[in-house]
Amino acid sequence: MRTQVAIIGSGPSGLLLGQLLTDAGIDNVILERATRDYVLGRIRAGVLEEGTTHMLDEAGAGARMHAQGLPHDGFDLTFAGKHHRIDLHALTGKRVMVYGQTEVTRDLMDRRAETGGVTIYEAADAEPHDFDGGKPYVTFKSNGVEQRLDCDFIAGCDGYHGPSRKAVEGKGLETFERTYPFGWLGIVADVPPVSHELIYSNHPRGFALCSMRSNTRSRYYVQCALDEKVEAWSDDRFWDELRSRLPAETAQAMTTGPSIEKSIAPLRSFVAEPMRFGRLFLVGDAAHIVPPTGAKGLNLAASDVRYLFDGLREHYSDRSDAGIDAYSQRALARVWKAERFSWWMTNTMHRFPDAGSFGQRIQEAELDYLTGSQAASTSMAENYVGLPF
Ligand code: FAS
Ligand code: PHB
Repeated sequence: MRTQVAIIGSGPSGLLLGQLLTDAGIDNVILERATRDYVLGRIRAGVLEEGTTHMLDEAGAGARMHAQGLPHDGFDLTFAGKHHRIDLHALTGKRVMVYGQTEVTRDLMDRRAETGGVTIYEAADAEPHDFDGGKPYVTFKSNGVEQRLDCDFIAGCDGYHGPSRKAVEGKGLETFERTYPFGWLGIVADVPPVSHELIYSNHPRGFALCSMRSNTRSRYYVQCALDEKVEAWSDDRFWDELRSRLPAETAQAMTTGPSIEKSIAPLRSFVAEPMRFGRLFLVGDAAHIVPPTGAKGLNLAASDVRYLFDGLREHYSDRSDAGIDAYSQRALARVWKAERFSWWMTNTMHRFPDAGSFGQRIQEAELDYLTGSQAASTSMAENYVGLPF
């Protein structure tokens, strides 16, 4: 088999890149180790920056998002028993779109099928080869049979645990990492959200987040210890803990009900540099991870795709490699600013084991200053809505 761009991974990165390439007449094949249903079964991000929504429109996959997504002009910060609204639109002129990653993935998969894009599901043991030479290719197994996909370029869109970053270990790859001494226990429940906007809560018992997927489906999180087991968390225990971390009037207003999904995710800050190795490019979670506090993960995948797609289109149409040569530096400049914001927001909103009462007061003082300062609120808002691509 041969294609122009081999894409490993059918998550948001791979699908968005694949669609933009297809629409530009650049042949591409996606190799995905899982089944379509397994990929769609993952519950992940919930907040899209305008840059991301614009790219979904460009890829012809934005219609359902505009019909069913929830545009949000702001969000609430609660601390010391008080509510403070960060008015994103007033502070930045921008808003965010609340629309689950599962739906983004579904829309992109449907668009790919409509436009004849090729995705090979259950492609096992995908491995990039000869990307520092001129004839890159990817090997994989399909139905147990060894296959080879020759290409001009390989896009490693295979997430944090995928083979692309592993293939460049020891080839000049440098990694930067910060792990956090806690995780997020999240649930999805078919109950109306407690508020029409998101609520980020700093509380001495720990962080909590009230989010949603629609006006009838809520997404809630509480910070939990790393050694927590989901089995130890009945729905009742989750609802009690969540409400204990919110102002009284919010807790009383909350509609509870049976969870339809419950899981614990670890938090990590991670960056791999550079993001390009010859004809192999690392994209999205394959290159970087942020703690979900700032809702940046999926949105960083979109900006990586922007830079890489523009470079590949320039290579094929203008016979110029300036764009792909600049990919890593351009992507990392935005990645590191999002890493900083996500790290800052995580440090400000979560309870750290060694923080003590002084640490709690310092966080409350930071939030009190932030919510009382136009300059500080604007800084938070412009990072949250997304810095320019
Ligand atoms: P993905 O991990 O989504 O996709 C990678 C794809 O590659 C997967 O389909 C995988 O099956 C495939 N793959 C892996 N190995 C392969 C191989 N060997 N061969 C072929 N295919 C292979 N972000 C937010 O903004 N907000 C959140 O609340 C949030 N919550 C998250 C919760 C969890 C548990 C996780 C893990 C991430 C969360 N994220 C969140 C971040 C998440 O949304 C990512 O940023 C986003 O999925 C990035 O998309 P991709 O780069 O496409 O990587
Ligand atoms: C979500 O809805 O899953 C979500 C929203 C905002 C975040 C993290 C997760 O910061």
